[in-house]
Amino acid sequence: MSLAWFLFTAALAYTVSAHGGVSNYTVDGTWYRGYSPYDPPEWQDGQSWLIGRKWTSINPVFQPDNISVACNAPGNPAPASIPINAGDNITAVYYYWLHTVGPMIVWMADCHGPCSDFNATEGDWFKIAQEGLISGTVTEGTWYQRQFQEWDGSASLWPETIPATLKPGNYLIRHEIIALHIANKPQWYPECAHLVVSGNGTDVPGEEYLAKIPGVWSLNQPEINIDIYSDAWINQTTYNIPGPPVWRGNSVTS
Ligand SMILES: [Cu+2]
Repeated sequence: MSLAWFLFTAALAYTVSAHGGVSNYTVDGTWYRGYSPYDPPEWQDGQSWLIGRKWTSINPVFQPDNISVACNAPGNPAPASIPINAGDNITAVYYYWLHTVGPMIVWMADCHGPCSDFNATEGDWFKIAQEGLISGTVTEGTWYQRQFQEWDGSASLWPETIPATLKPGNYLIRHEIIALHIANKPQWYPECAHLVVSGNGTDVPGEEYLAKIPGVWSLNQPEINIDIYSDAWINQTTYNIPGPPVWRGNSVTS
């Protein structure tokens, strides 16, 4: 085996194993610490500052009907919550994110009480934002997943806005990256955090915006069980993200 080949395969192995997720969030300049699979559990479990649900592996979930697709695994509730006003931005902070193809979606679900008691798989989830193919083709073009990355090694930031007219309360927020670079082998990278939303809004999303997770994704969806290198997709310049439409508040059309 030549040295060049060794270096190539070593780099490939590194890329393939370089998964990740969101461990930290910022709101209006304040930093909130979620769970980090890079740190020992005893530093994090039950800590009063912890706002993220527990995830212990950076590996993806491969089965869309696996309960881990809701809030990763094991998904234990967080002791604390991020306070945020409806209409404000929340920024998810990713490290070491290297995949480039596939949609990214932010979901919320009303916990109807403390999120520390809430089962994520029972949530009525609604999308508050989604990012997909920005330009070019599905195979070679620029996806938001590529654009949001900082290739110099600094953190990659994904800011989105809480709908301004959302009814206040306790919510889960779920950041999801679906990586589609391997043919017919979609990968899910979901992480959840607890929010306490304040404001004067009264809006809640209607039925047509709601989905169960797991439930919303299926290997019967051509945009999910996709071979981006196939003749059917290689020249496509549009990619429609499956699932319900994004909800931005009842008085605003998405
Ligand atoms: Cu990966």
